[in-house]
Amino acid sequence: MSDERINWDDPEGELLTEERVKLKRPDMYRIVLLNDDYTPRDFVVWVLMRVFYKNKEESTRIMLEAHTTGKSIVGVYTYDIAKTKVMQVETLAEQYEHPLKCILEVEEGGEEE
Ligand code: TYC
Repeated sequence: MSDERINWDDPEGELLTEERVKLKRPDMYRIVLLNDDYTPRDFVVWVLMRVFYKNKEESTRIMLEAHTTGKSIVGVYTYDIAKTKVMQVETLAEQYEHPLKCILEVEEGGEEE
């Protein structure tokens, strides 16, 4: 019996096995700022600058979008960073007794090509 496919250096046949692993991009998390009737506009802008390192123009734009439409996307982050930033916003809002809130929305990573 002779078979050219036999690999004598690999009697277990492990090297003949081709495994296709499906890779998935990590899920990312959108932080969405919610409007309310009580938090002062300047406080919202200050929080966006302090927690998200946005400049004043961008922070004002995001604040105004939330103010006029009800919500605005602040940014997209990995889970740990997004959770931490939401907590930082909550902590500042509590400290200053404002009802400011932001929430997380998942963006499915999906399969890599
Ligand atoms: N609507 C608030 C006001 O009129 C300002 C505000 C803007 C609050 C955006 C929250 O996410 C927000 N004082």
